[in-house]
Amino acid sequence: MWHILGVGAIGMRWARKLKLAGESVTLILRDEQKLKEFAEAGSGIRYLSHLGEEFVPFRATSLDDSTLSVDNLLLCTKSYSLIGAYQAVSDRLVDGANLVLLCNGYGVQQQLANSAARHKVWAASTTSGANSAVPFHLTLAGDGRTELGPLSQLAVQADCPLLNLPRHSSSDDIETTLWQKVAVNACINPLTALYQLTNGELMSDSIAFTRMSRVADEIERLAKQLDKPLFNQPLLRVATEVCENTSANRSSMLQDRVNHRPSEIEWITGAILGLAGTAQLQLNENRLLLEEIRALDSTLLPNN
Ligand code: KPL
Repeated sequence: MWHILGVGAIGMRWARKLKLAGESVTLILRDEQKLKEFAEAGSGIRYLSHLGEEFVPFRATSLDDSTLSVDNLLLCTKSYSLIGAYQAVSDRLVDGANLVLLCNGYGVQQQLANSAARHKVWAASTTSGANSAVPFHLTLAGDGRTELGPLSQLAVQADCPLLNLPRHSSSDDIETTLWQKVAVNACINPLTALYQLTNGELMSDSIAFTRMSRVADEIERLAKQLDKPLFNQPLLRVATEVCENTSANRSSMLQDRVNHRPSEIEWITGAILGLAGTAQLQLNENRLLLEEIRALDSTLLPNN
């Protein structure tokens, strides 16, 4: 039985994947109010795709449920909510529980794993996209691949979960997978959010694309200095290919912007700049983008 905490676009997408694979799934919602909204939405999720609309019912509970006991948990929150979400659920986790972290960014997963030694902590990195502007409604974008690997000592010795799902595979170096993913995200997400471009439009906007090539060059320099492997072709080439393959998509950071949610800039560009600090490297284009997205975030109302 799987529990899912964080019922945004990614959480809803994995709820469906798990159910299709014959798993039993329970959504953990924030509180009684959210549970009420879920009941009003028919106690299920509406999925929209080119095949039409599909309604899938789910069991749900909330963090207020004191009887909750969890042995397999998928944490699908935004990177900045991950630690808080874990803390909110940690006393409901049985010892040795599987904890799969499916979020953007770099560093926060390792931080959580270091404080959750009694659990099997796994990180997942995915190229699957999804869009949700309305709670409990999901527009399915193209399905990608997902890699999973162990982050905590207990997980290293255990069997990797979720490999029964289609297009899921295990990674023997998930740390590198997460690093490579954040490098690509740092090239695409802040610029698409700042200039409000789809991934495809980023390729044809000359100002944004010039900035993207500088971002990529800086990250290449950092990777070289820290001896952290990127790809066997230039990062700009890889990021360009991702944009071409997902050309109609709005990046997750652009979706956050249009839905008035805080961005994940601190765990994407901020994480890159944190590493640059340890290597005493100046990454001016990345620094500028961090400041620009922070300025946008600061215009949000508190509580968003
Ligand atoms: O992972 C993504 C995101 O939007 O966060 C990319 C790769 C940019 C695809 O949209």
